[in-house]
Amino acid sequence: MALGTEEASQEPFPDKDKALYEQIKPRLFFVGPPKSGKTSILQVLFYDMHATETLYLQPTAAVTGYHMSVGIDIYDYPGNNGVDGGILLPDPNYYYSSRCAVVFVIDAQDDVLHQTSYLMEAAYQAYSAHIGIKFFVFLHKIDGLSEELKQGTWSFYSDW
Ligand SMILES: Nc1nc2c(ncn2[C@@H]2O[C@H](COP(=O)(O)OP(=O)(O)O)[C@@H](O)[C@H]2O)c(=O)[nH]1
Ligand SMILES: [Mg+2]
Repeated sequence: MALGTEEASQEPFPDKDKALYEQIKPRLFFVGPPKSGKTSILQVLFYDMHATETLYLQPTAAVTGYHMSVGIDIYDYPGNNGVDGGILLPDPNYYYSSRCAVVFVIDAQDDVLHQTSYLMEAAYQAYSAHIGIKFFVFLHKIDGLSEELKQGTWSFYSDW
């Protein structure tokens, strides 16, 4: 699947420098189960979307790029457009770059076994492709949990 950002064409680089920059520019890939809140995070950060408006977001159909003025590109991945409806991950060629990282967003309010099945699949594929990959887990939607459940959920994923 092709990656791109709306602003990419506005970068002030001559063509040859731009090709080099494309190879080395920092990229963050937001992946995770459907409805874990990936698009919400990015819409709130980049487009000042109010938290309540995120309730009406449609499922992400294609990889969507967001461009930070400091030169970092962030890509929002659909939750289940991968092989056999599984999780869609970035092109493994990106895993070798020290400037790229995968951010796996977990829905803390969902069943842990359901979320963990996605996490296991994604981590297995990513680390199989490159053991040195930068793979971060972001525990999201923790707001609706009681203090006790917050602690328990945090411990579960930390130990995992
Ligand atoms: N409680 C809670 N719900 C959230 C939060 N962020 C997103 N959501 C909700 O999670 C649902 C799925 O969000 P979406 O961004 O489409 O998830 P995506 O499929 O991972 O992109 C929406 O109903 C959002 O309103 C959060 O921080 N807390
Ligand atoms: Mg989405």
